[in-house]
Amino acid sequence: MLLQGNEILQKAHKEFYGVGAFNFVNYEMLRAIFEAAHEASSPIFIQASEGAIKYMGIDMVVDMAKTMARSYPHIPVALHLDHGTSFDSCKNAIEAGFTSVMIDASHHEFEENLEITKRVVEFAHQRGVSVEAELGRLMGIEDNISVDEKDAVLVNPKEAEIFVKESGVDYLAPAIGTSHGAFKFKGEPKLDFERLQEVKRLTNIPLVLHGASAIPEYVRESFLSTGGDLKGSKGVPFDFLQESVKGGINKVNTDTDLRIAFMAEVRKVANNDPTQFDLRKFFTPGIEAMKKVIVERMHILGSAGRI
Ligand code: PH4
Ligand code: ZN
Repeated sequence: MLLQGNEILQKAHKEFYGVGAFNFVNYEMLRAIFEAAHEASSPIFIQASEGAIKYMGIDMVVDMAKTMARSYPHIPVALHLDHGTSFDSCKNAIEAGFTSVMIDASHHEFEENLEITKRVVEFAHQRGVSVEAELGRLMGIEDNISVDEKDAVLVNPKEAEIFVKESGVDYLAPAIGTSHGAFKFKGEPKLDFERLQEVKRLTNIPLVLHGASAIPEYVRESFLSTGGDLKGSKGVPFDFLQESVKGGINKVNTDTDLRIAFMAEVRKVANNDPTQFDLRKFFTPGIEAMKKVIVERMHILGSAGRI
């Protein structure tokens, strides 16, 4: 059975650990996530973006998630809409069976973000669904960024306090210097942990880290060794992830690491045997590679062994 997102994150919030929220666009990713959760005895968030929903079809996403959840009844799991861009997008996901939605209106002015989020919260809560919202913009921060520039893109803790009180949102994604994809930082990785702690202190709800892929060295190496190109790529180091969890992050969004790990294996099979065209020969090692990345992450975030 799919659980309400808040059931999983309230526990993580009280006990100060992070739960991996893994994106999926097909059966192989979903299977890797569940097998990893089983192996590490960890709760999970499985999440689909609007792009993933468009690719798979919303009923396929929900049915696949429910079928997997039924096969692993001991694993606490929530099905989450990642980066819902409108009220209608969240409403459709809720009506289809999602148990958690993100309304991402962070590109709007504060007041408008608040209004849209309030509407989603009201609709979702009446139906037992949890809601995530975002404040600030997802982008890396440079070493030489000025205080004013930083304040313009990162979350404002005082605003976060007001936003959470007035919207009734269940969890919040505060921008603290991460970004999506494989190229997160130009120089040394840098996140604003003080700002994060302040947001946690003032809101006292579960917090979410977007753009949290680490691109572990062995994953990068594996991709490069097959002739892949990841020049200039940089993820969030493991010790930063742990520092984030200490600072109050409870949901840790991860997609890029899985994509790279999977594609490295596909490339490997294609390079090693140009005559191969059995899909299972490509995807089986791909699933194993993603599983390894996920299990490792569960240990780093502290969600392993929580069930
Ligand atoms: N996400 C994943 C967003 C995926 O449109 P799309 O399916 O490509 O969207 O919300 C993350 O925060 C993942 O961060 P990562 O890139 O560091 O894995
Ligand atoms: Zn994201």
